[in-house]
Formats: sequence, structure tokens, C-alpha cells
Amino acid sequence: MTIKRRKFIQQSVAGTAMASTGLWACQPATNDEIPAAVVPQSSGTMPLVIATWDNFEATQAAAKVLEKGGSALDAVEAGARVPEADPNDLSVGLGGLPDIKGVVTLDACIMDDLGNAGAVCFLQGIKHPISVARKVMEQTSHVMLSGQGALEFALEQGFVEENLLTVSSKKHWEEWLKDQKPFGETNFENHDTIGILALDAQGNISGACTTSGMAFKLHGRVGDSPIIGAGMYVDNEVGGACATGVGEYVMKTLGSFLIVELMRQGKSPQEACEEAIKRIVKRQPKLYREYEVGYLAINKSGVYGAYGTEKGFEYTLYQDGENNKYPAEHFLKS
Ligand code: SD4
Repeated sequence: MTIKRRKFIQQSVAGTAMASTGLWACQPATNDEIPAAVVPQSSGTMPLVIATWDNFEATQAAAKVLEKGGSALDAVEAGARVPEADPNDLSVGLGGLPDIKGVVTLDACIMDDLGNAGAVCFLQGIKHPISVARKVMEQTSHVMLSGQGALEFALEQGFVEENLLTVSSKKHWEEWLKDQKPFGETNFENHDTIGILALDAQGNISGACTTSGMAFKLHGRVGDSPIIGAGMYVDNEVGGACATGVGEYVMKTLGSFLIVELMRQGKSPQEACEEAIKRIVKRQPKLYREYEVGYLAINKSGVYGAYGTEKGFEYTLYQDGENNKYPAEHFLKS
């Protein structure tokens, strides 16, 4: 039986913790309570922060940076670090659900307004892959480091190695081991990756994406999240985009790059997100119903868009001094 993402989160410690924060302007919604999605009516003001899913504290941390006049780059890193450090978040950093072997492997990428990019994939034992990705961007001439090499680099940069498999995520893995449903049958709803985009007061855009990937994935599997152009992409002349959901589909359509290029050609962020989802639908006319993908986009004017394959995709938006969670419009109407 498929565990729906929202239900899955509710059953987890994460759900309890998030629901009890009381920080939402509107109460955290259950699947049944989510109000009808509306096409975003953006005020087009800056600064702006937008993040996938229930990431109130992340957008708040990013907004704090921006309200002090900080850069979009610092803002997205600060935002991404929040769920990375949260042991109750089962999809990111510490406490992320492990792969098939019980190993937590992390993927992340970051991109600034100058077109610089950094990424890490299959990184183990480091709680803040987004900050390692930023170091790759700023301290090396490369874009992506993987696995053991990424870990060695992180340690050289002063990051501390620690066990990321919490008691709770180990328990989820042990439960899963009992019937070992293959990837795709049970895993695809178990995700809450953060993709985060910011537009600062100077009008510059940066983006970040960080995840422990699909739960119980094959050992060695890397998703879209660390791939520049797939999980996230920024072009400061145009805008930025980020993705969440089943990375295989995002990678095959290079979703975030596609959205930015569609905006360059004149589409609004909303239209561009919808077009990128339709591209997945066209390529996977049957399977897209089974595998959720959600996109967010912003442009230089502070207008944003959000669209998912199915009902349930949500995003958190900080704009005009307000930080709120919203349901996204979706392709599948039922
Ligand atoms: C991946 N896109 O590894 C990620 C998973 C995800 O919310 O978004 N989870 O495929």
C-alpha cells in the first residue's frame, strides 16, 4: 500500500514536531484540509523567498538575511541549513531516510547570481551538504564533488563528520526492510526535499537544493537535486527554478533549466512551471500519475510560479513581510 506523502509525514515524528511549532500563519493542513490551489497572484515585490513544501522556518531564516540587506546567496544557504539540521526532517540532512543499505547519502547544489555553481552528491556523514556545495563553488574550480572525495574535501574545509542515521530514520528503514518494496512502489511519496530560491533587495537571484534523496533508493543512486539545471537553476538575467519529487523525471527533462529558458522566451513563472510538468506528462503518459514532481520558479520582477503533477504539492513563500504556506496548482485534477 502506498503511503501518501502527507500521511507519511503525519505518521512520523517530523509531522508531530512541525505541527506543534504553531508557526504557521495558517495551520498545517492535512491532505483533506488543504484548500483549493490558486494560481499565484504575486505582488511582484522584493525581497522574496520561496521554498518547496512546509519550510516555514527555512524561508524565515532566509528572509532574516534578506531583510538585513544580505545577499540572495547567503539567504538560500541559511534557509537550506534549517531542514538539514533538523533530525525530524526525514528527507534532508541529519535524520534523512537512508538508502537500501541503511546509509544516509546526501545531494545538494547551490547557484549564485553570477552563474557560479557548486554541488555535492552521494555525500555521507556531513550534516550540511549545502555549505559543502558552496565551498566547492567558492574554493575549487569544479562544480560537483561526489562520495568519498566530497567527504574528504568537506573534512579539509573544517566540516565535522557525524552519524546522520537517527534512531527514528533507522526504525523507518528497519520497517521497510521487512517487506522491501522496490523503489517506486513505496518510496515515491516519502520525500520533502527543500528547493529554495531568493531574490534580494538588489534584485539578484540565487538558489539552493538539498536532500537525502528518495528513501530506500539503491546504494549509489543520485537524484536531480545536486544536478545544476535539473534540481535547481538560476540565470540572474531571467529568474530561477527548483524541483522536488521523483528526480529521475526531473533529470530526464532537465526541468529547472527548462523553466528558466521558457521564462527567457517570455513565459511567466507559472506558465513555465506548467509547461515543464506537461513535458513530463508527455514523456511519461502513464507513469507520471504514479510519481509526483513539483516545480517552483521566480523571475527578476519578483513574480513566482508553482505547479505539481498532482494535488498535495505545497510551497512556502516569504514576500511583503509575510511568510505563508500555500497549495500549488496541479496537473492531475483528481
Ligand atoms: C530525488 N528530488 O532525490 C529528490 C527527492 C525529493 O522531496 O525531491 N524529495 O529524487
